[in-house]
Amino acid sequence: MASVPALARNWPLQSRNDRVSIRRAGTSRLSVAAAVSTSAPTGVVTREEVITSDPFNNVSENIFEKLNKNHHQNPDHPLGIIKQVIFDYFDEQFNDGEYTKFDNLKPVVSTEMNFDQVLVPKDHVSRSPNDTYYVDENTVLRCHTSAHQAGLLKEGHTKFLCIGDVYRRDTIDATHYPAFHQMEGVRVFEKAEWEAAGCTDVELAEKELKRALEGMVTHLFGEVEMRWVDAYFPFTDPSFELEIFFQGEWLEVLGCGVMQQVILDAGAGEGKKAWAFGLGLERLAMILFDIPDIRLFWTDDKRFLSQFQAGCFKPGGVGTKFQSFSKFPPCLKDVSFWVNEQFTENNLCEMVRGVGGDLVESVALIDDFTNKKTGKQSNCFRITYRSMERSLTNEEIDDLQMKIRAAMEGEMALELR
Ligand code: FA5
Ligand code: MG
Repeated sequence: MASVPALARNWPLQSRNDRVSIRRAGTSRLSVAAAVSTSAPTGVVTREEVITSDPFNNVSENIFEKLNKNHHQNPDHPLGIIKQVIFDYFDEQFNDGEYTKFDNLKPVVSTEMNFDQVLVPKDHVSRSPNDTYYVDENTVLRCHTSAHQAGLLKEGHTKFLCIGDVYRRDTIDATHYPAFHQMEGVRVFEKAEWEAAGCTDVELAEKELKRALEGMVTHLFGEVEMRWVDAYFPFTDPSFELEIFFQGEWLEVLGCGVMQQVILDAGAGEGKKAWAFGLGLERLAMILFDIPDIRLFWTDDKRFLSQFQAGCFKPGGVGTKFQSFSKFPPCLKDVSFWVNEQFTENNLCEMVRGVGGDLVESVALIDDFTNKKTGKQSNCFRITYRSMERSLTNEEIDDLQMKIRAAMEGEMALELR
């Protein structure tokens, strides 16, 4: 397997490291909160709990609607199916039940769990309200399942898999969605294990990590082209990302590495070593089932859901492939404006998603120039509308576009061109 050199990667959490886009980072203004019990089960998240009048609150109705879906708990949903296939792999590869599995940890977590416990620096861009959904200053919708690492270690778990819905304010396209699912894996080693293996603690953890994950990918896909890329995460060192060749491109499917010693010492006691990984379930499911658009995971359309049943996927990439039922044409609308100080692409995407919901397929920057004389910067974004379920009418799209333009001029105080 090829290994590619380290890119100048940071860990923005967001899509910035999966693709090139023009962004303006927000600033951090966070403080430390009291820890919430990590393995309190999900239960129902109420609207009052996450949409509040707190000045920090930036959870939208659109996001609230995603909160209790728990697709990963539905054995017939593509995400539930992939979850089970991965759980089965770990049970086959290691002793049955050796890895404890969690699929019902609450997605509303403290900033301490989401950031501090995994050593995310105070000024890190992922803490910005431009990138993360805040309930209040000390509470967020988790933006990764790594939020549970420290707590589960403290509860005494040394080999575990933890899956759940995660939330990020992000740009919009076919492989990025503001709500998606991750699976976290952690495995702790004792001194006797690296002594028996005749290598250092880091060598053992890295070797076992890559072995487990390469095995998992082969179990899922059969033979597939994959490569390791050096990466950066605040909570692991060394760190890697695994990419799979899909539809002519390298698609990043997971991040991983050797856990930072401070996290491990605090959680499991000193003298140990551990690996950790976090993978994106939608990305794997899209490749395995040929699902072309990430919005489909949220549809109620029977023509989608009825194509999948528990057990319909067999290891090695054999089994159900999604039969597309939607060839409805897209509708494109461009909007140009002068960029102002507070403008961010994430804010635009959030607003557009709020108005257009899942009819919005993508929001893409197609032109960016600065007027030499005035120094003013102009952006043009293309909004692609397409329904997975039906043909759209001109009137409804014009109506949505008008609302979006009005919100850009109003809420976002932008001067349209
Ligand atoms: C993380 O979230 C780290 N917590 C992963 C990790 C865990 C590293 C443990 C080391 C140790 P990242 O932001 O790259 O990393 O996201 C992990 C995966 O989530 C990505 O590889 C991708 O598969 C998926 N992902 C990220 N953003 C999105 C998105 N907007 N929509 C769908 N999937 C996404
Ligand atoms: Mg990444």
